[in-house]
Amino acid sequence: MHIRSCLFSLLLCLLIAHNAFGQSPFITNIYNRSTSSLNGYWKYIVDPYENGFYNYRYEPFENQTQPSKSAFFTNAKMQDKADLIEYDFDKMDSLLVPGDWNSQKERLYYYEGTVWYKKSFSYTKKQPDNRVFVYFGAVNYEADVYLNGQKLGKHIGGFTPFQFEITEQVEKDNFIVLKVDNKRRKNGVPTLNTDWWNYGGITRDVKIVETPETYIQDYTIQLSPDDPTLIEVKIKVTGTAKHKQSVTVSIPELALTKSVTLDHDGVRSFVMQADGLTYWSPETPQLYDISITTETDEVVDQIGFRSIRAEGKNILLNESPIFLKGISIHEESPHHPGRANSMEDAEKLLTWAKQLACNYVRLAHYPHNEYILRAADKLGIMVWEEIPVYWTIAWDDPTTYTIAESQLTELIHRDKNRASVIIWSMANETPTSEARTLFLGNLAAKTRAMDPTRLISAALEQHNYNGDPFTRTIDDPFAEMVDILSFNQYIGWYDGPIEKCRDINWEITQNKPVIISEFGAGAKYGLHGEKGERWTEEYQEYLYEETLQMIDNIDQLRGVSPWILVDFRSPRRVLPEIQDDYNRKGLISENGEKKKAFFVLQKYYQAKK
Ligand code: GCB
Repeated sequence: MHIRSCLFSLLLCLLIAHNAFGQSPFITNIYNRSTSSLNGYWKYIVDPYENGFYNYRYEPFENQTQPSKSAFFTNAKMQDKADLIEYDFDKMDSLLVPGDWNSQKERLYYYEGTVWYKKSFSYTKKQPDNRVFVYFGAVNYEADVYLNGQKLGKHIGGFTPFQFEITEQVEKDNFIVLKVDNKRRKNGVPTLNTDWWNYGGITRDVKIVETPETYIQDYTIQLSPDDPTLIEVKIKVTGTAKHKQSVTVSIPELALTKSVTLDHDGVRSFVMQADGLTYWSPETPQLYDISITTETDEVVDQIGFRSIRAEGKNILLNESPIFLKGISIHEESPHHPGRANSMEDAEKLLTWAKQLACNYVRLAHYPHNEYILRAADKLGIMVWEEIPVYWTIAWDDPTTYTIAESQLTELIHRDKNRASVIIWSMANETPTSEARTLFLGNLAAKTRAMDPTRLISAALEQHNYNGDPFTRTIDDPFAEMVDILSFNQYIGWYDGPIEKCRDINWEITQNKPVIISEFGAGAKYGLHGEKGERWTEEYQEYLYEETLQMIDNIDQLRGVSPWILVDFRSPRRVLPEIQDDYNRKGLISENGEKKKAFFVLQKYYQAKK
């Protein structure tokens, strides 16, 4: 290895360590473990100048020999000795967790910066030698976490889960403090510029997780991509008794049980012969109850088995060609303003998708909460998952790459056992350059190494072919690295009048299945007019009619996920009385009202084979 690449690898390792400082390894399937919730009201302090973190010389308190100087790392009794006596959590108002602060408090609507959170809780272990972890479903964007005055660590990235082991620190009475900072950063993922609201806060569930001292940390259970009668299993056990333990995997409905002995490191890969499987599909979303038992621990899960692959221009689900009838979704609640964060939210969004006759959704533009994947598994909806590598990422900055890769890794860890997930998407509408192709190529290689069983894609852009504005092609070196060629197009909205759709030819040279990952037009629910009049429901309806006809001319079209199911908040969308801070390309308004275009797409999907 060249010295330069050695140094680069070393730098990456250091950055990864920095990015995930203090975190304990990912624990698979938190929702089926023994947990108690820390959801509910948390005290908060808004701290735009970060005075709780830095002293008046702008030096972090935690780097100093007397960390008790910060109000936030100390317990309430020590607070009167601190510099920051005016920062008294107990006198402050509360925010609901999970929840973003922007939609809970009017004066925090536009706020981007630091908010401190505090919650007190009592805890008693179920068994004295058990291990205890604190788990966060997601905190946007940076989180510094402290328990009983001691720093546990830091996490960067607003949409993926993380946890810290607190076995040594947890007491009968505890207080947990978080510094949450959602300032946008040029080298962040996402970067400064997006078309969605930068909701800050502890946006997903917080849980205390208790495991035996030696516990099942991770497992992957899925259909072998090479043989549809084999289930491949990989298990990892952690703890002092991990060596040579016996582990049993059972699938009662198939009368299948297999016991093996773990190797010296507590890991083991093996296969189970599974005849008579009902394969998971939109028509039969069969999930099997599965239990994994070791001498010290047991975890249960509900897992579906299916295969997915691309062959030539086709996408094959369980070896049969399938058309992905999709819709894009942002993670906003259909029940209240702000981020979606419950099973109820997930089920409502996917019920709307089902009413549209969808068999597929694109979860844009970042990892959504785990509930929606569980709901998609149950409802038989295939899923595209994505990381927020969006628009103008700092391609040359190794820190940016590290942050992108850690979000991707956390996402794959969390959802690798969900049958519904068929596509990992690396990016959205990123301008081509050498640095960007290298960046995305590294992400794709990482994805294939972690999960060779699913398809890789990215929402790319289309271009004029040989300078002809009526002939479109995909001219992008990253197109060579994906399994599915996806691109966004807005002919009739950002690109000419709607009638232009009739004159477009497609010159797609890659022998791959194509998905149109976005198309759409803005319409205000209840605003009616001529079909050529922007913002009316009729304009959007007309654009859907013309676009669907246009894309049907792409011979290798195998899926589409129009933009978007529901109107969503975006600070870029300020037009009064029309947008009022909403991107209006939804087929449904933020109040749940269906626009005319909803029914055009529904009809298309109902007729589509
Ligand atoms: C796009 C982006 C999406 C935007 C959409 C729009 O191409 O991928 O994030 O919200 O266009 O409405 O402009």
